[in-house]
Amino acid sequence: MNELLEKIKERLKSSRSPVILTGAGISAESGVPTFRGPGGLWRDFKPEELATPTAFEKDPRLVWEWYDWRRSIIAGIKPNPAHYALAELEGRCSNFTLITQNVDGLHRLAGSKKVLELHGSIWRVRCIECAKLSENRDVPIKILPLCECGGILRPDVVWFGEMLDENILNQAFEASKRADFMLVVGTSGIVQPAASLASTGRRAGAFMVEINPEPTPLSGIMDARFTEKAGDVLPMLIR
Ligand code: BJW
Ligand code: ZN
Repeated sequence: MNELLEKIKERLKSSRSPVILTGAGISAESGVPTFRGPGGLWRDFKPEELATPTAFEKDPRLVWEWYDWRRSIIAGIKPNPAHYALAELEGRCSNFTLITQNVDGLHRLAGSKKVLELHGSIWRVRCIECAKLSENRDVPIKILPLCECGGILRPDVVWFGEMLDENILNQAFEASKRADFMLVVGTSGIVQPAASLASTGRRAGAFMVEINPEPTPLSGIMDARFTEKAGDVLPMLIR
C-alpha cells in the first residue's frame, strides 16, 4: 500500500477542491451495522423493506423499533480514526467538502464542522402532520413518539422514493462539479442520487480514489483503490 499511499498523499496535498463522499462502511469500525454487508440485516428485514414511506404507513411501530435498535447502538459508540482524520483534514483545507450518506452523526461528533448529510439525521424527528422538526436523543424512544399536535413523529431521514433536501443535494453536486480530487469511502455505491456524485466528480476530471475492502459499481471509474479498511487508510493519508 505504501507506494500508492505516497502518490495519493501528494495528490491530496496539491488538491484545491477535495470532495469526500462517505457511506456506512466508514462507521463500521465504530460498530454501526452497515446496510448490505454481513450483520446488516435486522430481524431478517432488508433495509429496502423498512426504509420506505410505505413501510412506515403500514407499520410505524415496526419501523420505529428498527430505528430505536439502531439509535441504541449509535448512542453507545464513538467515532473512529477515519472520522477523526476527515475532521482534521477539514481544518487544513480551505475548500473541502464532506458529503455523507450516514445518518449517525459521527462525523460531527469527530469534529467535522461542515457536513452535507444527504440522508438526514437519526437524531431528528419530524411530525407527519405539521412537519415540525425537533432533535430527539431519547434511547429508548417511546414508541410511537407523538408530536404536541397529536401527529405521529417519524425519523427525519430520507427513505426510498423520497426526495433529498434540495439545498443539500445542490451543494453536494456543485462541490462534485468543482472537485479535482474525490475520495469515496465505505459505500456500496448503489443508492441514487448519492452514487451519481461520484460520476459527477469523474466527469469534472477529479482524481478518483475509493477506500473499500469490496469492489463496487463505482470501482470502474476510480484512478486508485485501497482495499484496506477506512480506519487504517485515512489516518495515513492525511498524516
Ligand atoms: C467498508 C468498511 C470499512 C465495510 N472501510 N469500507 C434505479 C436507478 C436510479 C435510481 C433508482 C432506481 N431504482 C430506484 C431508485 C431510487 C432509489 C435508489 O437508489 N434505489 C437503489 C437501491 C437502486 N433512491 C431513492 O429512492 C432516493 N430518492 C430519490 O431518488 O428521489 C427521487 C425520486 C423520488 C420518487 C421516485 C423516484 C425518484 C432516496 C434514497 C434514500 C436512501 N435511504 C437510506 C436510508 C436512510 C435512513 C437510514 O439510515 O435509515 O440510506 S437506504 C441506505 O442506503 C441508507 C444509506 O445511506 C444508503 C447507502 O448505503 P451505503 O452507505 O452505501 O451502505 P452499504 O451498507 O450499502 O455499503 C457499505 C459499504 O462499506 C460496503 O461496500 C462495504 O464493503 C464497505 N465497508 N466496512 C471501508 N471498514
Ligand atoms: Zn405535529
